[in-house]
Amino acid sequence: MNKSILIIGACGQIGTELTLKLREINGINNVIASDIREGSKELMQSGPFEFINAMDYHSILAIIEKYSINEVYLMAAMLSATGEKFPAKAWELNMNSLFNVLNIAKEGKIQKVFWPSSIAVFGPTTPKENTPQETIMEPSTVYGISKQTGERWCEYYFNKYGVDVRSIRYPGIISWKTNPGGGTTDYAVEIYHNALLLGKYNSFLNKETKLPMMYMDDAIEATIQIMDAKPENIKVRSSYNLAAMSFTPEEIAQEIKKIVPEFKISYHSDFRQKIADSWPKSIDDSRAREDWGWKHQFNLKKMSESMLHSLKIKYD
Ligand code: AKB
Repeated sequence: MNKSILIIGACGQIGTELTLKLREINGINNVIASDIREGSKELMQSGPFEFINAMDYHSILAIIEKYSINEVYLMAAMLSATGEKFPAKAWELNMNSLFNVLNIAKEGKIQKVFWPSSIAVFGPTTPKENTPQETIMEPSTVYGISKQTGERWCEYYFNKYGVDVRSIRYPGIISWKTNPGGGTTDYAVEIYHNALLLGKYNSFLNKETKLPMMYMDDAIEATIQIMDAKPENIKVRSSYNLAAMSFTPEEIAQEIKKIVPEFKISYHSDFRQKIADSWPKSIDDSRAREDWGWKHQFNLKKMSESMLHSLKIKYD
């Protein structure tokens, strides 16, 4: 069957690059971008776009029927830091959008769903190093609670209704094309921009806060790979642990200094420190590697070179 793909939340950090890559692979007219707002010029000019409110079942269904969609990537979400400011809104968006898409899949109107989970499903009682796939999960943010609940529902819809839903627990994602918004790991993107524009950065996480991170190229690769895997190879129907690297603000600053020698970092932690302290420092993603062949390409050095190179061209 020809793929006809809908991306909900296409204008966000991951949605933008995912849309561009899926269009490259599947053809422009087979990948419909949608969001509640307009995105970057590159995204808006790259192919068909529809306005969709992810909380509105009927507007999602209308677009699915209009384009005979068979795969949906649901990328709309409120992230950890913004979620703490607007807990009820975060819950409403993160849960309602998922139920809308799962129910459309249950009704047989689409064949496959991708839904992102996050390392935020883990909490202060989770083992911090090499966090296993199955372990204690007591998330302390509303975003984390919504993602953990969402994982349970994905598994339930697979077991009970046979919905082919696939999911990854993303670590912090670092990219240069589209900025993240409202996350705790966002410092690791801002730092590169500030290094080039100002030669300095004031980090909202303290110097030894180690978190799992991943370059966008790897995140897109993993997303497409899990969606292309044979159904029998997807043995985890809640969400897969996924990892590439872990580092602290001090370590990323040292790496940046190798390319921008005058760069200086200072520290002033805020409410996001508590969120970061509740998350794992490193992730065991051996199940993703065994089940569907996941392999990362970027470490801190390679990512820093790529980020600074791409941003220099963007700013020049
Ligand atoms: C956040 O910081 O909230 C996100 C995430 C780890 O899911 N980047």
